[in-house]
Amino acid sequence: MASVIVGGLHKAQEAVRQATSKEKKVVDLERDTANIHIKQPLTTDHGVRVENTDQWLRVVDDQHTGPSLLEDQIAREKITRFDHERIPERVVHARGTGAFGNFKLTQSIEDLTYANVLTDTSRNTPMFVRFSTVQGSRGSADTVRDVRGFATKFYTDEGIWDLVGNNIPVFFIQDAIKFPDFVHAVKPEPHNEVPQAQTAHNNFWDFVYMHPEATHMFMWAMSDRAIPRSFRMMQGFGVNTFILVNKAGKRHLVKFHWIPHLGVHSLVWDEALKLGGQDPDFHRKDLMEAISNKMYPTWDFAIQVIPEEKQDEFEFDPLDATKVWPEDIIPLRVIGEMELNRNVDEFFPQTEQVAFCTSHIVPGIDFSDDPLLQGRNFSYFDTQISRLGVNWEELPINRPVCPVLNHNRDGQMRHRITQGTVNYWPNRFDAAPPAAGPNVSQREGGGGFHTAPARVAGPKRRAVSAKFGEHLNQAQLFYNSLSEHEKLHVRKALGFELDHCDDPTVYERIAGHRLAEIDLALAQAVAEIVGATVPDRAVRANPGRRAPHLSQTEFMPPKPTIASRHIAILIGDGFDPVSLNGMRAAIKASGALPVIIGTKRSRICAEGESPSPSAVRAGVSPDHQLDGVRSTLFDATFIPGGSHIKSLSQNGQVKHWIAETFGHLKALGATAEAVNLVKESLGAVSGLKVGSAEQPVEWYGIVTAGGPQKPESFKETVNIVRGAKD
Ligand code: HDE
Repeated sequence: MASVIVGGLHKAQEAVRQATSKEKKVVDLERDTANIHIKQPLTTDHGVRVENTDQWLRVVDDQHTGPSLLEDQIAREKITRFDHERIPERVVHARGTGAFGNFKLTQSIEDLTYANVLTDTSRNTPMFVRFSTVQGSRGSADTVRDVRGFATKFYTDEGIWDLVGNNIPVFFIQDAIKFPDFVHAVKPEPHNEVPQAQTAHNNFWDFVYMHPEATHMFMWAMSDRAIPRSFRMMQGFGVNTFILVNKAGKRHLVKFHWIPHLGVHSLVWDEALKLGGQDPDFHRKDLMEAISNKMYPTWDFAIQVIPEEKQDEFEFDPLDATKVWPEDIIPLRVIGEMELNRNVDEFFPQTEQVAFCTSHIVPGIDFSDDPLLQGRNFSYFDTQISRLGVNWEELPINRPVCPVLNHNRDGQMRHRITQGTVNYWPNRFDAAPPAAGPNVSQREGGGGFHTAPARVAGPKRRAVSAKFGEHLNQAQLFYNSLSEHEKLHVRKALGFELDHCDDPTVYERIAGHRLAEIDLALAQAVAEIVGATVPDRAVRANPGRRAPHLSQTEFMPPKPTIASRHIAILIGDGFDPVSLNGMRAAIKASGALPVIIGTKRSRICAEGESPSPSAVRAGVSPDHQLDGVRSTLFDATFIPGGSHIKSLSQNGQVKHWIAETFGHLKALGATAEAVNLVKESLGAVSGLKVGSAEQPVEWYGIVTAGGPQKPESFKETVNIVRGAKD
């Protein structure tokens, strides 16, 4: 039966079916893709060639321009199409960016599931991933303090699997019915639509105080996790608990994780704030550039598993999305790898129209009773109808790479044409019959989604189980597990946020009470900063329990790397070309990107170089000039020696660049004369250790708990700095 379907109704799908598993989505999208860079003449949407697209048809002579004519169907089409270009932005996660990739399973988990995407290690499943911020609108900045969406779409041979996660493993609320209240409170306030893309306002902090269940999550949101350096350097978490079902029908609770091979890294807050204005597209450009430079970001895919019969054995309820499953109790099992390797061709039809749906699962995976997930399963399909219309799953980016056939029909913007005389089941032709279950292969007409029997009983009530009532243990566990500099950042973030709340009820309650339930020292420090009453005793004890892998400092790559980092090289006329070329080559050899910043973008002469056109030329044409970029855009800065230092040391912008780089805890390198420029610019910074004179390159900006240190190498410099943002 299945072969009839493929050979009959879905001819276009045949090419997709023939493609290698890795290429399936590429081949699928090709049939809807055209290239504008061809000399084919312009046409209207109905295909008629257009002779003039610049002047509206009007009554006109050489002296008088008369009225424009409504009759001009070409002008009307152009304007009307433009008027309707916008669709509603996502109600949350409006700002985002996406890329294509592939998922390779490295270890079959046949013991847990019969989902082929998780058992067949020969497959290379195509994916689309969209990263996003939550609060801000579509045009807001990338580097704001916020949770990041980490939505993944697997185009499997058995249909679409959407794992719609975040970069933080828990959530603000436990029950989906609270989501509208939560989103209203976090979004700009209703009377003035302020603030944009941040939680630093009365309503958000009022809401989280009124909901103690939000405490754990707001502690994560105040940590460095909420200001990632790059989408490529974030963990992803499925957050909700799903079910894996194996061939014997046994069910396991599962949580899904993505772990970046580049490690988890963050900006410092001052950097994030400045980048919001200096380059609002910082994260989306970072991802696109890495992919176009073939520095493909990769993540491990891992699971945590609890056998269903053991789900009551924990102090928390494993169905509660405000709790992590501590990894010392429930270890991670790495089973696969994702690589992002292709940028989108066009933003709107791909990144904007991509639509995720938590209820999109494939046979072998099922939903748990997680009350947040159950509500999400309703919400996502519904929201796509308002954004894209009922036929949203037919859009090229959303359609599966396997055949689709059913009796769903009509609705706005229906594309698919289904031949035949029936549109219902059962029918006299046995057309489009239900598939057999998982024990029959797909080829033989099986592979139908089967819900493994599970017992459900109990009184109907608006409630959750008793363990959902404990809200603070894991907020404490998280805070205790952070390193000292991460704790400092949490304190400062809370100080910033509450400083933006002008209602004393709000900041008094958070600083004086809620924080004192987590850690007295934290509450006291924050209360003092924000002008709240300083609590003199803890509201509850902090037994100091910690858990592994809650601090992001534990997610460093096994081998330190500066691969894909942007390293600025500052020069003016008279730089030392040997030093510049040597460092540029070393940076490239390490897989990083050297970016030359000149005092101007016109050619810059090397030391001793004659401006005469016939002379041997050692100068360079910089990528940018000092006014066009800022130190915040780079991971480190290098300044070669040479006579250019004379003018650079007179340049306030250069000195500010150096001081700012140091202030943001980034590596600073200098040779020869440039060493003094760096020393001079950092003169005000106390405790700075200056390297010994015999070292050819001096590095600064290494700050550890014990004081400044000298790194062994440039690579180590960048990694230490990234790891020890203090
Ligand atoms: Fe979402 N969420 N959400 N969410 N969410 C949406 O769907 C919703 C939740 C997440 O890149 C919306 O297509 C409810 C948790 C991401 O396109 C909407 C609840 C997690 C994205 C929606 C939650 C997420 C969304 C808006 C509480 C982490 C962006 C537009 C029960 C696991 C997907 C859309 C993309 C988007 C509803 C809670 C992640 C309205 C009702 C928990 C990454 O359907």
